[in-house]
Amino acid sequence: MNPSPLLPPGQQRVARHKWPLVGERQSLPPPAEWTVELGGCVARPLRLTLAQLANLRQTRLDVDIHCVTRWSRPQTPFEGVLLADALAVAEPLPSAQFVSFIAHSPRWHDTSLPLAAALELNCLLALRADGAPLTADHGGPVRSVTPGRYFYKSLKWLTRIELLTEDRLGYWEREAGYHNEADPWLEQRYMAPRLTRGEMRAAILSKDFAGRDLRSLQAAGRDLTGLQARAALLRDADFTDACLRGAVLDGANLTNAHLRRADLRSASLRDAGLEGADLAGADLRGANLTGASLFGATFCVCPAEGAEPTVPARFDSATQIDPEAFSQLTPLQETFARQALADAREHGADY
Ligand SMILES: Nc1nc2c(c(=O)[nH]1)N[C@H]1C(S)=C(S)[C@@H](COP(=O)(O)O)O[C@H]1N2
Ligand SMILES: [Mo]
Repeated sequence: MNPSPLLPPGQQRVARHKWPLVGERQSLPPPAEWTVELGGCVARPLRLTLAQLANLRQTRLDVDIHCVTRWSRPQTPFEGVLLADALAVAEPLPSAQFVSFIAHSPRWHDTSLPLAAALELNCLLALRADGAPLTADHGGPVRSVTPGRYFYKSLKWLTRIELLTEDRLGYWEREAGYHNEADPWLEQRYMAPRLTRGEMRAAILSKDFAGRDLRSLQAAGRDLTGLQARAALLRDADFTDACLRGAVLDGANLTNAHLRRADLRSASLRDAGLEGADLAGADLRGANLTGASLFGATFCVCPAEGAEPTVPARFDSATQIDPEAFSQLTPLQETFARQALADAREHGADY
């Protein structure tokens, strides 16, 4: 085994045999013959069948997958055709500055990159992963893979590549404020918050976030006892050291929320999206996380395998979490959380 490759800041590795599914789960019903179109600013627009793709030069790249929700899967082997090799056939025009990838999927999902960056990063049109044909859930029969960018720049079920003179923001970048550069080493996860300081202050004072879009809210250290935040959009919100005792956050989107050392005693987080959320040191006594999604979530700071975890989240016998949800965690987090919850159950409310 190789020594662990360095991970970008804020990322944790998943177990080797695990590869989480993120975003859309399936394509539209596949056409009789899957093709990848190359169009836009090219001299020779064309449409490649899978057989034609398989006949172009095949390249294998071991790619470090970094999902914006903080899980990484280093050294995943992908095989397929370099974007550069496919484009050589279509002959890009000098006016081509950006490349947009479009999926044969329910929302015609898309993402884009500056063309120069896509070529420099060795963007691959992958037909195979982990030594086998790409499975349908991970974007088979063909997906793009862009090493060195968060994985949302790698599009599943690729059906069209369009070269553009101007950028056209992709789905996550446009709809969810994901950063358009997406460099994991610079932690370019989200664009700056859209709320003004005044709007943030008014929202915090009202303690009523229900159904609202308050992504990237700055509420560190605030007293939000009894907050009403059902179905609120709180992605990347900062609740570090905040008091959220008894808060109702059912169905809220708390992806990558900062909840370190937050007081969540008796809070209700049923069916909340907690992918990538930092819950290290959070007080979860009496909290209800039934149905919550926990991919990439953090419950303690684990410096390394075998080292003692620090900043542990607190549970008690009244804390409710589906045991299956623990299998969504990275191995170190899973070990800690299972043990901490088991201890709390055994020792009762005083733990
Ligand atoms: N068509 C399509 N491609 C997509 C997405 C999506 O929702 N639809 N999500 C992106 C995101 S956010 C990630 S992290 C990866 C997840 O790929 P995986 O499910 O194979 O892990 O796909 C990316 N490509
Ligand atoms: Mo992602």
